[in-house]
Amino acid sequence: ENFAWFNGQKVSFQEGQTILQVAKDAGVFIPTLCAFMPLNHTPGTCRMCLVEVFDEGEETGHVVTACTTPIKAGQRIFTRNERVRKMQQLQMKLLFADHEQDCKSCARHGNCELQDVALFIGMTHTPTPNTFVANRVFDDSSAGIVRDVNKCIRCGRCVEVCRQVQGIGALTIDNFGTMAGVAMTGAKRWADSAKCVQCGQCTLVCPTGALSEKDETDRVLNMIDDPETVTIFQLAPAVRVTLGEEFGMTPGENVEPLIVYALKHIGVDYVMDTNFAADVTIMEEGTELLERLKARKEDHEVALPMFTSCCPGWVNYVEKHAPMVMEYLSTTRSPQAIFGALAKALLPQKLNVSRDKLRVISVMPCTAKKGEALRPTLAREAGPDVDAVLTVRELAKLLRRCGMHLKNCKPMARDEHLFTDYTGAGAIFGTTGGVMEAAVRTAYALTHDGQSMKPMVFEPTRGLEGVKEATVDLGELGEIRVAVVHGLARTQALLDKMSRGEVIYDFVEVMACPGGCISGGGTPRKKNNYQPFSRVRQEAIYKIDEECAIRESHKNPEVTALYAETLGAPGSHLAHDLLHCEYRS
Ligand code: HC0
Ligand code: SF4
Repeated sequence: ENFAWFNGQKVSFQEGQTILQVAKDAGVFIPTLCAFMPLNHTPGTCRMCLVEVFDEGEETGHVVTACTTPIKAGQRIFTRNERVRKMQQLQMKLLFADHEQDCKSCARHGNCELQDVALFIGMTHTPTPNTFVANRVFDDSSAGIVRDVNKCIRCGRCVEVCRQVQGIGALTIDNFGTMAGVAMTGAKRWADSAKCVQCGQCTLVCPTGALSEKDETDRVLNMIDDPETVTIFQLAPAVRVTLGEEFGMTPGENVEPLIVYALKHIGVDYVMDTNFAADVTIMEEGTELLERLKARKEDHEVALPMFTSCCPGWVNYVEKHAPMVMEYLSTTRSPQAIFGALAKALLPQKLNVSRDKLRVISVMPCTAKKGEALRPTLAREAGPDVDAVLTVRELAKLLRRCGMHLKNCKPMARDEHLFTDYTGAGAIFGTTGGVMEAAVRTAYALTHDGQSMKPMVFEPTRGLEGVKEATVDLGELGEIRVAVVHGLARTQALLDKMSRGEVIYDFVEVMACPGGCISGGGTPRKKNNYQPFSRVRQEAIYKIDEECAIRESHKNPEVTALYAETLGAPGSHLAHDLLHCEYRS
């Protein structure tokens, strides 16, 4: 066994590990800003992980970056002696010299990794404030994400996640010296990027305020405070199992009843639920799938496999990177969009307010939903169906701005039969595999004389495996092959396999973010970590499903009433008008 010493403490290690890896395994703290272990990203640029190393038998030490230096047997390593601290502090002064220090107005105020590391290494003052902040780019041209290069420390984590996890490569570090910073590949402004799909995964790993969601809390506060308008919030499936983390609660805790209380308390008129609309989505998408399968059986030419289209990052990906998939997308709108359309069409009468006084505000774990709400194909002449989209992080901010802390809220039940009833099937949309499982439950019942699938839980598409496959028995329509994939690099690999004919499917669920919406680009950021809570958030979603008395979308009483009273049958003319759309641009 190999040994080395950290600050006098003996530690064993394996050949080939870096000093940083060994320290991490042994619980020895070394601050870093650029190194990002979940992606094996160690560019060695921030130089915060400096350590002094004495090789075996040597009297003089040398200072190295822990993230890039392989450890050797017998080394004595010091992580926080005076020489190391002085050098770290010098390095940090240089970082701060070209970092805009307007911390009070920064998107990461109170949650900044740069501030953390400055504390860890003992910075007490900054002698060269803002010396070289040279008017770098501030870019809020895109729908969902803001880039402030004045806050960029060039760690390259965002570049890496976009390249490695999403396989997109929309980001790069360009320019020189103090002008260097995060930039778009092949475009000057974010809005002009031919590559970015707005998934927001880059915002999850940025250690500073350089990349963030576009903040719409002010707009939404204006809507809430306007006595003339009626504000309606819809909560996406994943919001209730992620928001608690922003308030220091246990990851995975279902805070839905606290959100209802908090929102009503700050003056929101109605708290409704995207889960309800997810059940409607299943009615339409399930019917659409069965229709395509039937048509194929009758030898008509038909677009199969069908791909889900509720994830806007995925739809953007199809438009920008995989246009040949376009005609295979389900035409059913996403639950967010279905909610908006139904709300603007039906609530004026139900609530006795005119359409132009209604404001539909979505809370989504997603940055791409902001752009989805702006799609021209989802708006009517009378204006948008969804007026504003807040990420989970913005909802936390909105509540803080109103002096609300989730821990001080009392649980409040949601209203009934007001776009609020949902089944377990609608709830599981928030995780990878959920849309598929929900669709399978309903498709099975529709092809088995209304009999429920047994067991109700469809194990093959659960969990966090990168690609999940299964066969489903659809009675007269035969067995179909389904697949679930999440993360866009993996999705592209699967598309490649499909086009080579190595795998054949009938129905494919794609979520752009690894894990699905529970780990969306608008969820709480975890410092120096990447999606550590996907599993607990997913389990929380499954628990909601388990606790729902009704677990199949077609049995949702509010949904069946909606069809009976208003829409007619799934796929009807009115249903098409309100609940479907063409993505072809
Ligand atoms: Fe999702 Fe959705 S499940 S995309 O992940 O389908 O954002 O949570 O709101 O619309 O319902 C996100 C989450 C949604 C939609 C739903 C779908
Ligand atoms: Fe890449 Fe997604 Fe960030 Fe766009 S939003 S730059 S696609 S990680």
